[in-house]
Amino acid sequence: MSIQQPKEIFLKDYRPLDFEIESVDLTFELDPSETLVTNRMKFVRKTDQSQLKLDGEHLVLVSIEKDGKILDQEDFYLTETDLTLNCPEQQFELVVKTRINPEANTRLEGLYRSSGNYCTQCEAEGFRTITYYLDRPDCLSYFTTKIIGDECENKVLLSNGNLIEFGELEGGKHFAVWEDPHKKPCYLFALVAGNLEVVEGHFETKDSRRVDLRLYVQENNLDKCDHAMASLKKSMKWDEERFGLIYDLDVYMVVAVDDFNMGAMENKGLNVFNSKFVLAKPETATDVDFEGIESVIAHEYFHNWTGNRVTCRDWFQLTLKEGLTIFRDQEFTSDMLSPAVKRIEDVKRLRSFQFPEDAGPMSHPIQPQSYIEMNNFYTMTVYEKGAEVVRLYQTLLGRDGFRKGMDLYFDRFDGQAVTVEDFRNAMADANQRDLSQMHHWYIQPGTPKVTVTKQYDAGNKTLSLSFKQTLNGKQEHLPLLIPVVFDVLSPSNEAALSFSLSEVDQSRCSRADNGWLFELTKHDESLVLQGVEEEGYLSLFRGFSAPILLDYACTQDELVALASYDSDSFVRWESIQTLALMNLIENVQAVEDNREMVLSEYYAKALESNLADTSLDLALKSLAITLPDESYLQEALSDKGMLINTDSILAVYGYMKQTIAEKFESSLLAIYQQMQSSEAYRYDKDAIAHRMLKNRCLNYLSKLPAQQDWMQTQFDQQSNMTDVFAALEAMKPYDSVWKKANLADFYHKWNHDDLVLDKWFALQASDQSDSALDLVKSLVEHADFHYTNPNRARSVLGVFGRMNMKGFHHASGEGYAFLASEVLKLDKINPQVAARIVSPFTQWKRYDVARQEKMKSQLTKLIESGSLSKDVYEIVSKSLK
Ligand code: 0A1
Ligand code: ZN
Repeated sequence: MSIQQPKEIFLKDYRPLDFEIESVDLTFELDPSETLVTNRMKFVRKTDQSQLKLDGEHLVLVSIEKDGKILDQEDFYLTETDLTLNCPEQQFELVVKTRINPEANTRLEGLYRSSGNYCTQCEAEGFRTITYYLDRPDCLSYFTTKIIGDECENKVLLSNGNLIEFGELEGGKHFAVWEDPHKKPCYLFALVAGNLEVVEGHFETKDSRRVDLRLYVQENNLDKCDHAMASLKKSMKWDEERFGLIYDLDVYMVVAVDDFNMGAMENKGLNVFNSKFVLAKPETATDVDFEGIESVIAHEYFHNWTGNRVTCRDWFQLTLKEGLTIFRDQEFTSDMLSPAVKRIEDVKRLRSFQFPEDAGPMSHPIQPQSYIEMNNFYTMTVYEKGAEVVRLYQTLLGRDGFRKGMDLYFDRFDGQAVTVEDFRNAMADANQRDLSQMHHWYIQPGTPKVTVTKQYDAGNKTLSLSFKQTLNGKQEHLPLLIPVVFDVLSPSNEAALSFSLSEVDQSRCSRADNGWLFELTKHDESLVLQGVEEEGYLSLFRGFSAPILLDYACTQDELVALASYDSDSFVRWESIQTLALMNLIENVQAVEDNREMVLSEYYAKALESNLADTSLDLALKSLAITLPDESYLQEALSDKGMLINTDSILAVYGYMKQTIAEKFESSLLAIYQQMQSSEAYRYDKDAIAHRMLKNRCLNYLSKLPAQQDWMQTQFDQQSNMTDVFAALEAMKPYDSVWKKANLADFYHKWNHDDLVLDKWFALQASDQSDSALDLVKSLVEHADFHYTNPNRARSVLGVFGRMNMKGFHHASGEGYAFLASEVLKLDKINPQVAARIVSPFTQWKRYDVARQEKMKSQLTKLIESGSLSKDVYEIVSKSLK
């Protein structure tokens, strides 16, 4: 674990395999601390190279046999990370026996135990901790898995594919044999065993096959599976309708486990899920949790085609499966709920988390060119920016053109391990287009900025638009193909203005569903709109048509107009956000110059018109009256070259929320009351929108002494977790007896339910009262806090670093010291999770000088500890460069 100069792996060093593994026959003799794995592999040599190097870590080698002959020590060479042997034969069989200790595996990769059950996590490189293997995604093979276990302790024995045999054995044991008819890379291997209960359902495919659906959970969770099962059926149907993709096995299994490093894993036919993304009922889960389950169930299901049937050649291609599958799950959620709301929520996530990542020391292109620890590259960039890049194809080609590209991609590459270039070529060839410039999105890090200026010539009735793209503040980059969806709106009657284009411009600019589509391909380009009757307001990057930062000097009048009536809901929301952002920045400056803060009249006007608009979708109204996230403001300040003083930010948000609440008290109260409902909880678009708007109003009202009782009333009603949690959220800033009493009640009621208890921990880890720091320190001492459970560690330490500005950035530096020492403890237990928890430190250069020094000194201490895992080492060392 203590590697101080770990090896860096480069994309440019990729070489095809010298050996193929035709089949893999695994036998697991399960035992909590001494599981024996027998791995029989049939090899075929493909090149002149006769040296075979198998990956293997944390293994005890019991024996190796080649073509029936046990090998001696001198026949192979063993290190901590691999096993090498000479294999001049064209074809041969190896039988490798290893011993592993699932119980002691707190890293949670490979085979481990969670709540007494066995489960596996093999992506990215966990399979090598189960047995010696060519652990890389381009090594595709047929797997058969026999599991032998104690019958009382392992009622279920599961692996990928179809169950072909099972039976009793001596000594209270039984066995099951699973055969996967599809070739797969080992990262998709899975095994689950233990005493789990099953919830069954089924789905009829459009070619009339019956697929058995099985959710495996612990007995006490049987009542929380309905939503996941419904989500799975919806996903299967949607993928058939939208992409013509049908499931390819007779059974689809999902297992919920309590200890899991990530959200879920798409193992062929046997998904393993963090229980957070399976279990829900209205009393225990919020709307956000329900939505998370629907989208993660869909995501893993969609991987069956985008990831499993067509997989990645190497880990540098990760965005091939992840960007594409995130895009697919976004489209699914958009169809299930509200497209406008989903788009805005995704953009908010991208800006709050991916933009800062891309502006910090871990910035990397969606196709990274090197890594030290692959697990560190399951990032917002590879996933979310990757999805935005996939969306660009759809924007450029239209939905039908995109579908043609997908069809060709599957026709060409089903059953293969391929690259992002293969995907791009399929899109291009299916649409007879040259898309080679899209490559530039894959290989350059950073968020591009597009500067737009307009010039109206009233005499000639022309409106000239000029566009300039920069990357990381410069124009030295390979120019990106940026689709700019826009329209020009009349200031007088809100309608789109008509215009014509010269013949040349017609090839660069065409009609799209939601406006005009201009393809910006150069560093600098302009477009002349002809026959424009009046100057018009520009509605730019409609639907957020590219993942860029927009630099467009538009007047606040223009923004108020767009914020009040743009027919594109994204630009409407974006305009009000821009007004809010301008106001926030002004106030940050005011605090720093010792001036008074103000609520800008423009932002107030936009708020007023959105609050009063009775035709506006309720969820959009809620988003419209929500201030930009603190992280988005930080991003904007950094972009302006300003250092962040978190005390000023806290003061500004405090002031803004208070002032908005005071100014709009009566409308907020009226809406809050209108949104009350006595109906039972429903998970649907309308009901979610009602709760979202109601709770946004509650949050503002909680700032006003005269309205504070609503929090308690809503908490006491205990209608559903969404409302209960919103009431507790609203109480966060208060250091009061009643808040403590409510938290104690909540604990008392829910301490038997780990997922709800995670919420209780997270609430306090993001506490915004003056005692925030002490409170968090006490949480890690709590009897229910366990470093070994990633959800719990993230609820406290992850939330503290990312969401507790008051505590983490406490001027004393104590928040930094606390988190750094916790990272060191966690790193010994679970390096992957520790590497996520340390990430807030990567942003140190953004803060004021005093904070910078304190953060940096914690990073230095971490490095100097000399005992970091390569996961944490990579992040910390890159941050200090
Ligand atoms: N492929 C999964 C996510 C996943 C990735 C890595 C893991 O361990 C390092 C675990 C899960 C997905 O995208 O859903
Ligand atoms: Zn995925």
